[in-house]
Amino acid sequence: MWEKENIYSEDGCVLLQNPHIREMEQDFLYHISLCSGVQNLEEMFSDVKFVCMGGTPRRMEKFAHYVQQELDIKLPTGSALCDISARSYRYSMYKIGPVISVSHGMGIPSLSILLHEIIKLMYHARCKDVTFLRLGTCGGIGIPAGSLVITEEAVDGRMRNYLELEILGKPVQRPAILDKDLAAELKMIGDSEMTECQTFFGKTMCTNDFYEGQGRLDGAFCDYTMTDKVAFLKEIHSKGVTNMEMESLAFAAICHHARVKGAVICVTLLNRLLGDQISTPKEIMEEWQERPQKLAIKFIKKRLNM
Ligand code: R2B
Ligand code: URA
Repeated sequence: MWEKENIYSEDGCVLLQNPHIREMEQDFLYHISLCSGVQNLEEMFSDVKFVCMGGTPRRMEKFAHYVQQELDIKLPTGSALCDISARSYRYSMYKIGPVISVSHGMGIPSLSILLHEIIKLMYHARCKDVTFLRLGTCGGIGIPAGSLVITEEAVDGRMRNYLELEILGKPVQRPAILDKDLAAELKMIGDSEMTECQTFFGKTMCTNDFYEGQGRLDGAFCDYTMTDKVAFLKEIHSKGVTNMEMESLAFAAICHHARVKGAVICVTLLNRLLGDQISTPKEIMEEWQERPQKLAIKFIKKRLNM
């Protein structure tokens, strides 16, 4: 019931479905510290083809350097990669050739603000054929820690595949549909080229909380038993849920609504059927967190015929 026809614009430009923006002389992209009409966003960003986002500023800074190295992008002598959005003190954003690397913080509200402004940025900059990727961490359900998961479908904590928003005091539902071909392409690259771990394809449960929202026993509160928790995780696992995190539902719903192609690649930090605490040593965790980035680079290089 959710499928839309002609969901992508014919010339590949990012469409803006807000008529008010067209009438504004300036558009302050407040949380990323940019402004149309003041800065020449087309000159600065029109060559962007990939927008890669992840939770933390540090991880996305590392990714920016990784992209620079892998795409062999040489910066003019004396210049260095810098955080374009530093003055916002909210998100960190880097641009390296055709790639934007940007942090989105934790949870749907933070990701949603960032995506509104990034989509407007792509529109002001007249970017064409842009692919959005979320490179994140998650809890795996019944799969080994350190695995990659490509999201087939995002669902909320009640297994509903749409994002429900309150707009002008009324509930609005936006389908959380991800691009099937893009997900299949990423899964294929994972299977054939990510030799250090397995790549899974499954439903991702997106929750509004890390503790009770994900059925953990180790939060400040817990009014259920270990048996209740395990029964819930096993039930969602039997319905195809491979992992849990906190942004995929909004990422999928916003990309679909904006008619941009998006995919979610996460690494599992633990197997939730075995526990709740994230206690893996830092060095191992660092290595695991590079896995979604590594897969993304392989995909980007393939798309750029490198
Ligand atoms: C994964 O990790 C964060 C919680 O620790 C959250 O942003 C998510 O989706
Ligand atoms: N992120 C989550 O949201 N949940 C986990 O269990 C691990 C990372």
